[in-house]
Amino acid sequence: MNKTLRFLAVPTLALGALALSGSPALAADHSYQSTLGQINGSSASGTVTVDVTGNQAHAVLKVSGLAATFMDAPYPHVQHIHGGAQGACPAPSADKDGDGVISTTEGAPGYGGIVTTLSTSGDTSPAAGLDLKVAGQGASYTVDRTFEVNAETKAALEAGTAVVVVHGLDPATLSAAGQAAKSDLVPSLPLAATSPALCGTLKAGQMTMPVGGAETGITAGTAGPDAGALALGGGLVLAAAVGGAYVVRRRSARSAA
Ligand SMILES: [Cu+2]
Repeated sequence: MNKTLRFLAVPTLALGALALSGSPALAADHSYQSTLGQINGSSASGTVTVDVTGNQAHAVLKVSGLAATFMDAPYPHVQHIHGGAQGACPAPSADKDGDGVISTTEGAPGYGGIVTTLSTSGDTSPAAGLDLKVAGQGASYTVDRTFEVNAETKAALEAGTAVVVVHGLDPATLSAAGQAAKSDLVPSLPLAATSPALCGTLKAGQMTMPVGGAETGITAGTAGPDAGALALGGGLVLAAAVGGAYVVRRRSARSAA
């Protein structure tokens, strides 16, 4: 066993013992979190956590200070996990058409397309992405959902490219050109209705089991799933094909070393 493998073996065994000790409160395999940043002159704030256990995700999104009303009703804020791009929130330079508003489309090179809709009820797939009936309502609210996480979202979380975007601006805060423009997503709506107000990249949090690190030359992104699969393999069933394949790959890498 070379030095690198010894380093890896210790935490792996320790994690296996933890898994076998049978804590009744099953901890999430992976936990992600973000403090949301303001976009497009919004004065809102927010936090989001996403805990993934097997194929289940538990997302808690808390926001405040968003646009409160739209046509005398609570303002509907569509909100999503985006993914598959750079995992980045857009800089002001993303406003390519110069209307003073970074539209959802203009921000997409940074955060990608919708992979999960953080709806208030029902469908959490991208198909529900523009359904105002299940959008967040008003200036401040909490959305607490548990749902089956799809492959695109899981991949984005693990790759660090998952970005939470809360849409919907107060038109009064926009430039004249921005106020007059139509939404790039739903042309019957004003641009303000669908443009990003809050944005944050989901980062692996404290719940993620740390193995390796800079010293071993193994990045956190690849070490995390491996550790989880190995720990759970001791007693709990991790049915995910992804986890299984990962362990097999890692073992063949070891036997080759
Ligand atoms: Cu979105």
